[in-house]
Amino acid sequence: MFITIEGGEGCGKTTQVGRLVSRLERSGRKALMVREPGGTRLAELVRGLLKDEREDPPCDRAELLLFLAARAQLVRNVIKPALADGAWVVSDRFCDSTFAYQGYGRGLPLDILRIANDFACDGLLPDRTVLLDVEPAVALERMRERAARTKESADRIELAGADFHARLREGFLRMAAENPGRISVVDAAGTVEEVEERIWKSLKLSV
Ligand code: T5A
Repeated sequence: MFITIEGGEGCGKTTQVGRLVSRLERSGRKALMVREPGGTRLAELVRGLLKDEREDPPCDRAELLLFLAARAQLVRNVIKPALADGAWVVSDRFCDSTFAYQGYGRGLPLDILRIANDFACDGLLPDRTVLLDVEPAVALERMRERAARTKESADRIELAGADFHARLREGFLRMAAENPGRISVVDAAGTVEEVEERIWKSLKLSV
């Protein structure tokens, strides 16, 4: 099964992807964690460009194509082989981030995004998607706390204004309403353990 975890900045995706993979392994499943953009040498190089290129920042169309190039490489070289080998793959972001950020956020046409994404993924779609939803103020506080701890500064996309981030949330929630069989909305407020439990319940797995 291919599971993706989605949501806005700082909602706790990375933390929960790690916990979900550990839990799948404890239940006897072979599981692999990947992140987007990233997960192959080429895709990690593209990730650096997307997050940190300030001198010649990608325009909206170039940004879209870079995310899709990274995804094509990850799908072909990592995700599809792992699924064929019987593993459960859990991805920290995937195609819904493209629709939310480049579609609802940047305003690129959704119909073109669907065709381009389908081409990049060679038709692969997640079986299940967990959308972690949290009030922007809670996410911001988590990111501030992490920045103070790690001394890391915000990346290019995190710096896009509050309006952009509000459109993302709206876009994610709209996609969840349109795809109720695949996307479950999980409340990401509360402790890490509480959110982990909600995610596990939302997946309704047999063990
Ligand atoms: N993007 C990505 C696109 O525009 N289009 C696309 O197609 C794709 C795939 C990726 C960027 O690229 C964009 C989206 C992003 O801007 P990234 O660094 O991977 O960049 O950014 P994020 O995915 O947003 O990752 P973050 O690390 O910023 O946020 P997470 O993963 O949601 O949050 P996490 O788990 O790192 O937690 C943040 C902090 O909160 C704490 C954690 O310890 C951490 O310090 N935390 C909690 N604190 C209290 N209670 C909880 N329940 C907590 N859960 C976590």
